[in-house]
Amino acid sequence: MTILVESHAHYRLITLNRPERLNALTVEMADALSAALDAAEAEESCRALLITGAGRAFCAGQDLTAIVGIAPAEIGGLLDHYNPLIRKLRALPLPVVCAVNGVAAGAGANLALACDIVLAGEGASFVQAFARIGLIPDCGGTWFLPRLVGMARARALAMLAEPLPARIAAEWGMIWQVVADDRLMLDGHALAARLAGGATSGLALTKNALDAAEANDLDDQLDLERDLQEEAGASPDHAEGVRAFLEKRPPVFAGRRS
Ligand code: T3D
Repeated sequence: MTILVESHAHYRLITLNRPERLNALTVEMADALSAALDAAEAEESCRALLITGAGRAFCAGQDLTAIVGIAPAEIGGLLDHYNPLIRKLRALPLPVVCAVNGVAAGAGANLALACDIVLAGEGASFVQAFARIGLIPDCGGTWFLPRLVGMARARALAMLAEPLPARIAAEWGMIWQVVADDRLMLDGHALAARLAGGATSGLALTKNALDAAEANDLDDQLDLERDLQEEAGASPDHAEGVRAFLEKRPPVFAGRRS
């Protein structure tokens, strides 16, 4: 199976599983990953996701053996499978942690950047490999990169296609944290478990607000925050959070989605 799913208490671990090809993506694999995201969303008790890769790489992007001689129109057709995956990750009403365990190249790099919180092992790197094969960064690369690292760095990363070590990616604000390789999955699980114990609907609304901020002006964003805050304020988890604060105890969030 190209995608492995493991259930933990209130979160799921999803592993990209084609280690012999550095977890390079195929259309079937993208569809299987989409299906795994749908299944996680449909399961009310699943309150966070952790995504990683099997073996020494996170994901080497599109499987290049699958696109030899492919017609230009079919290249666009591939993105009909990948783009819904990126949209789904952003819109998923659950926090998604990505544990980048090795090289993340091409679509694999941008799949990682589409997740909410990206942790990487010290040995990991990010490569916008597209320029090496005459393509443009896709799977959201041209959208994520300038927003995360600024236009000057985005242009160089996209046009030079040089590997960016995880440590520099963290220094530049492209990812959340870099950790020792042997701590990566321990820390990834701890983070997923912590988020799974959070106020799930509040976290989902936070995702919505942050994504909308990319396009809104301050006026529109303030209005949106008011509307989303009304929704968050109506959640049982908000009431529990305030009660727990006043009672000087840790909150126990039920994590219901709405
Ligand atoms: O076309 C479209 O529009 C669709 C969307 C495209 C989006 C994209 O993702 S385009 C970018 C595609 N990805 C790449 O161009 C990256 C290609 N891979 C590499 O540059 C390097 O493999 C890495 C930098 C990722 C890792 O280098 P290294 O030295 O650690 O490993 P390696 O020896 O190159 O690779 C190990 C094996 O994996 C090797 O197979 P072998 O020789 O042992 O049988 C290699 O061919 C295979 N592999 C690595 N990446 C891919 C791959 N096989 C198929 N597709 C790959 N992308």
